[in-house]
Amino acid sequence: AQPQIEAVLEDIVHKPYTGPEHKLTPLVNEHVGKYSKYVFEPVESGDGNWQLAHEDGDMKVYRRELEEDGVVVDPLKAQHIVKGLSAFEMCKYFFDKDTRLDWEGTVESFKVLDKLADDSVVFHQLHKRVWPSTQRETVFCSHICMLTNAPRPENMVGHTWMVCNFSMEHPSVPITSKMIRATLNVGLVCQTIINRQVEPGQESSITRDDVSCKIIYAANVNPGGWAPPSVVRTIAKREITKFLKKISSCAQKAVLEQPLTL
Ligand code: 14H
Repeated sequence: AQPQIEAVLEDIVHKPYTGPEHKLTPLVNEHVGKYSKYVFEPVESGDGNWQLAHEDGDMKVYRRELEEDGVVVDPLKAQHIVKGLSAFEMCKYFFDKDTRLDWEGTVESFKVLDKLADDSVVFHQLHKRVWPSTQRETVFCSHICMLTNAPRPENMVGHTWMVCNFSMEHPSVPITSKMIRATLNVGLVCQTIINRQVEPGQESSITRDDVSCKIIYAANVNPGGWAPPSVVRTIAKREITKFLKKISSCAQKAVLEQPLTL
């Protein structure tokens, strides 16, 4: 089945959300192009050595054990289903910096370094000290877009949305010895599932009670310096689980009083 899956993933194309082109457009396209396919590579087929690391209701967290130069860089992938909101609403909530600190448990503070367009922003983040060692910082570009031709789960309505966050360097924040520069590449892909039959042309009758958001979240984290492997693995699993639970409940609350945007 592998060549078939590869052919399907090859077809995925991303469309900018709003933005005009900017100086990082080629870099964004390169990352989104790669990550939009990677996110959809199956974890359950048994190949690729993905292991189910955690399961809780609709949430499943998978990991592939990997070390580079003695540093744990396990790729992580998670799936979750959140009731009462659409793919677009979830991605927009994840992308929106103004509500980030309501749900983001790993960040102490952040700063916008570059607003490239409405759909592409560069951030510098200081992370909370998670183990008794040097504090971590990250510099990354965050981009929101629509994906076309992505594989569609059963009962999906509307479009596939994605937020791609990838580490980069930025001249205004040189690497210093005071902090460790961690690097992450993250893809959050969302699709809206409908739980009842809707006749063609009746889409405007769809309400919040009819929909759920299917999330696939993939993260490749390099802590940027040695830390005990068992500690990194425990923290990574704990943080990704906490993150998915927290952002889901915060996003549900945030959209509650608003009309559904498919
Ligand atoms: O995705 C998450 N947060 C966003 C918004 O803050 C930023 C993140 C990112 C940061 C920096 C560079 C690129 C991307 O996407 C939620 C993160 C959840 C935690 C994932 C697992 C953490 C593993 C901890 C290991 C220690 C590394 C410092």
